[in-house]
Amino acid sequence: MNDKNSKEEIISTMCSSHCGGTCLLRVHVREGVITRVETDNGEEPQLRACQRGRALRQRVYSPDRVLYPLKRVGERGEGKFERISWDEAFTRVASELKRVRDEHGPESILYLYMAGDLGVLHSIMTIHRVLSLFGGYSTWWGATSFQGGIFASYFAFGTIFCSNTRDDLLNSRLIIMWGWDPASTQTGTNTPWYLAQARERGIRIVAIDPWYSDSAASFADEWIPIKPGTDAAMLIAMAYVMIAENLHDRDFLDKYTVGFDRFKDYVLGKEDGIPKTPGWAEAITGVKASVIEKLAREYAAARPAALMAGIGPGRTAFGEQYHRAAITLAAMTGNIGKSGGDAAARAWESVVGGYPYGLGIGMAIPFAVNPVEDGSKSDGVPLGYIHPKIHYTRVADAILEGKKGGYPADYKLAFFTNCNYLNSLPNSNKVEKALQKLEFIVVEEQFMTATARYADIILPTSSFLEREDIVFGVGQAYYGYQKKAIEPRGESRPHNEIARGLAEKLGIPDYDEETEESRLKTIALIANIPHFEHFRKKGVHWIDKKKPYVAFKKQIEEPEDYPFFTPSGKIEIYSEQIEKMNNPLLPPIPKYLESWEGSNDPLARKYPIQLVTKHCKRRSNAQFDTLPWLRELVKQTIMINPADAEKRGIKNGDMVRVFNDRGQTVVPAEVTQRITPGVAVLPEGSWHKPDKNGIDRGGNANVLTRDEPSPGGSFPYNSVLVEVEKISDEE
Ligand SMILES: Nc1nc2c(c(=O)[nH]1)N[C@H]1C(S)=C(S)[C@@H](COP(=O)(O)OP(=O)(O)OC[C@H]3O[C@@H](n4cnc5c(=O)[nH]c(N)nc54)[C@H](O)[C@@H]3O)O[C@H]1N2
Ligand SMILES: Nc1nc2c(c(=O)[nH]1)N[C@H]1C(S)=C(S)[C@@H](COP(=O)(O)OP(=O)(O)OC[C@H]3O[C@@H](n4cnc5c(=O)[nH]c(N)nc54)[C@H](O)[C@@H]3O)O[C@H]1N2
Ligand SMILES: [Mo]
Repeated sequence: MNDKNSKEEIISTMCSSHCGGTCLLRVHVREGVITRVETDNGEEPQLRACQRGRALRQRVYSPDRVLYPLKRVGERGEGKFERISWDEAFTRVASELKRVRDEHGPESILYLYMAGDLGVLHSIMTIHRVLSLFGGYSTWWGATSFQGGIFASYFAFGTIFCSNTRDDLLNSRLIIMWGWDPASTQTGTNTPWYLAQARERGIRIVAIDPWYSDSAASFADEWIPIKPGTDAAMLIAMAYVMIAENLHDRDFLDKYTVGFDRFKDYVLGKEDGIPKTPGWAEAITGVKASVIEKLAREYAAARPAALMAGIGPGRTAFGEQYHRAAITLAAMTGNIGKSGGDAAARAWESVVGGYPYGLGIGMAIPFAVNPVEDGSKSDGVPLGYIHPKIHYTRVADAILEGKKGGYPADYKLAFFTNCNYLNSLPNSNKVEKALQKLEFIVVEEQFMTATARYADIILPTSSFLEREDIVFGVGQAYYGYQKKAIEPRGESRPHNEIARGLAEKLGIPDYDEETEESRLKTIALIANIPHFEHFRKKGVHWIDKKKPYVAFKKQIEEPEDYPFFTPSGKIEIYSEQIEKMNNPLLPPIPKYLESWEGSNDPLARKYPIQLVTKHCKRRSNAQFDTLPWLRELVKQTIMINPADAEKRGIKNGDMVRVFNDRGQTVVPAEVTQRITPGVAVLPEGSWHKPDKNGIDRGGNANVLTRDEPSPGGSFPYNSVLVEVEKISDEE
């Protein structure tokens, strides 16, 4: 490839960013350098990459990439580093790990990770294995994305794999996009493509979202704006309409569910004296009673109908109630286990092995038990649902307070993999204090992120265009092969090699003897992929291209042989397992619980705007943020309704200060009817940029978010009260 006369090669590989899409890329390479990135031009269904995949050349060659191992030379967080060798980096990290383990115990080592991208081999499980064999580490629980959905799905169905493949949307008669914006977030390759086809075929589509999202604008026949955090009330009022008008599917409920009568008593007001009428919900949600009635009737009549319950509304103070209510409505309309229907459980699936897949992320290397968290905390639930001791929202607090604050250990060292903790987790100002307190920080990174700036040592990782791996389809059932298109840039290394190098320095002999290639061959074998070389060359292996996968089909068609995975073997509208938790904020049937930092919170007098911190089209969380091509596509702004802007003297394009007691950020205002009054939207993931006074000028939403989980573990990124104020140019 280094031959000067060499021609351009086109390498077929897969994109697998943190967006939950896995799309085909055709990477043009000349003399070892990527010249352009194209996408699938083969037969349908093509797996076409979005704007981020197409911009990967700028990501790979970004000036923000970390290309060499670095050690800190300035103050923590200042961002001054010096290049060192891999040997020096490993030696230093190993000696600090040993020191902390021997002086304070392995529980004072924190391993803090996220997804990064979705390969099965070069994942966070590599360092997990090293640290587990080394004696263990403390970690966190709670899926930032959809813990509320996990809670609800697990207790209703006994599993979290509840989605049909996206091609099945074309069999629906009505699609309800509830807080779901795949035109921006993808959530499975081809999801927007199937929605576009559904629209062309005249399938009715309704969007419920405080924001007139790109999906609402592109696909929906109707947009219903709603106050954030109130969705459970609207869903429960829809149940009221169905019960009052006898529209619910009683045969389905009798045959496949338990506990509907308890829910019905609550809905009709027999339990608490409050009938959950559309009028009751109108006062809470801001959605007119007549609109709620109409949607309830439509959803009950249009079978099959897909209630695509997105995970954004679940990232609220009592997010799990929304998910439980949505599942209950899907059961009341008999839409579970049916083609064209949907279980209304978490709508982003399969990255950890949903659909008919045989594997999950990180299963590529032998699993090691982490002695520190082994058999950690269970909620008294007999079946699973065991998790480590600290919820991710509370990690900063745990670092700051330690044992004195009631946490299990005093934390001294943090190892970050694929995680931009400072930008992504709530309450960045508290996170900054926590990072200052630690004795040692290692960050495995590709970019000089806000978190990497706090590192003592940065270990540079290669990108998925610079290594080999296997990925899953998310919206559809296939495997993808990631082929190395170029050599790792600088001295960056794939995760598996970094873990191996560190294991050697720590004196752990049995990290993994196998090569990358033999591991990937084993995975392909487990996954029933017949011809490894053919798969490697083609890039995609379809599991079933011809017909959609429908979750719970067997449970519905052959219930005697295939019970649901719950203790009762049925869909649990009432859950004894939840009842056993004995927490009044986790009722055993879905209920509407009034959110903190909602419009009725007394705090709303000081901070009257409800802030939604949704995901952004041009990024994958905080990844891709600095790429010039993508910056042209969407600007980082706070979207605010003209009525709210006028009251504050804010005009479109004015710089504004968005603030609450936790922090403040400065961004341009986008005054638009696309956002409902009383609500503003500041997308997450914009790079944190503190000025000399420590005020964020980067538009990082997490300086404002609250570091407290919902009772079921949801991350309340969309339960945030703020004020917005115009600032003068000099400020
Ligand atoms: N382009 C892009 N794609 C991504 C990502 C990204 O950052 N960028 N991130 C990936 C990841 S990690 C995840 S977890 C998923 C996230 O996927 P989602 O959670 O679906 O994405 P969001 O944009 O946060 O939220 C979806 C919609 O919910 C709305 N919403 C927020 N709060 C409420 C509420 O209380 N009620 C109602 N009804 N609607 C509400 C928002 O306005 C938004 O339009 O996306 C993945 N895909
Ligand atoms: N306010 C607010 N905050 C949110 C959310 C929200 O809705 N609102 N959503 C939350 C959600 S759903 C999520 S999942 C989290 C995400 O939180 P993070 O996962 O922390 O966000 P990313 O920006 O994806 O960060 C991954 C980091 O891993 C690095 N990295 C290192 N090695 C690799 C590698 O091999 N491959 C890749 N691709 N990256 C590597 C990347 O450079 C990147 O900096 O954020 C959450 N934060
Ligand atoms: Mo996520």
